[in-house]
Amino acid sequence: MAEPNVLVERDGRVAVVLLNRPKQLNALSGELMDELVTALRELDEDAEVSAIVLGGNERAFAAGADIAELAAGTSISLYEDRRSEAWESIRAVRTPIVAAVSGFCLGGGCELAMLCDVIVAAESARFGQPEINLGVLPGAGGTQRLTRAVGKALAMDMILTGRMLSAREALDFGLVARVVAREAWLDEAKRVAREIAAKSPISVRLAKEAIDKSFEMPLSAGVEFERRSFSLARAAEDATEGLTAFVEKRPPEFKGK
Ligand code: CO8
Repeated sequence: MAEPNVLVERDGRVAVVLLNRPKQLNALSGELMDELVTALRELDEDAEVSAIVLGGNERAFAAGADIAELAAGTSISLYEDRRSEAWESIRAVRTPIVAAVSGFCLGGGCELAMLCDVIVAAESARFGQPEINLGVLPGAGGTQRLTRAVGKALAMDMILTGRMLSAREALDFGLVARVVAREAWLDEAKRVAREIAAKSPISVRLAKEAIDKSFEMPLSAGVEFERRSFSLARAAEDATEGLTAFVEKRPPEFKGK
């Protein structure tokens, strides 16, 4: 049987999803994307999973879309394949996703990391959108999400020249949340995921949704959306438990209700 392109492990309330095409630096083939979407959807629907870690291996998170597939395809075949729907399905995952990035995080790989909610990067990680070197441009949100993350000046520089950022630069410019020692990329991402998984899954999902909305809405509408999300969270038993536990000076026990 062929090796799966995506490996899934469970660690309590955290699920760890690892891209598994090491020889191709985890290039995101159509098959890999299908397996990834299936895995993430299943985990998103699983009430026992409160956070997901998405990683690659030490050498590469992912070096982009599979260039051999892109070279062999046509714009019509890419359209007929409904390729872009996979990206939309990942964006729609409600469970928080922590990207564990080590090594190359390029092109579609960088776009995939930017679809995640928190990016933890090893010191050795390299981020870039080098599609311009192939005579194309980012096609899964790079021009939009990278610009929102690092600003126009640097996004233009990276996308028009193919410049790669070191993990430290990515941290300084707001693309990643944490940089850790080379060997700690996966452990730290798991630790962050466990920390998130210990909160109320209701308030976590509502908070994720509200932050994502900030990219889609004017400020006043976003603040209104947040206010309603707050009321929704307050209606849950978990909010009563969290607030009462603080008053009673004890740790809360969230149940996701
Ligand atoms: N696709 C397919 N195979 C790849 C890819 C890739 N993106 N990247 C690396 N590989 C393969 C290489 O061909 C090589 O295979 P082999 O051993 O059979 O020759 C193997 O992985 C190892 O790669 P290298 O020998 O090149 O390793 P180096 O350490 O010398 O270089 C680099 C590493 C710098 C990462 C180099 O491999 C590289 O430049 N890779 C391409 C990076 C790139 O251009 N990425 C952008 C791809 S296009 C894209 O992502 C568009 C997304 C749009 C999605 C739209 C969907 C609708």
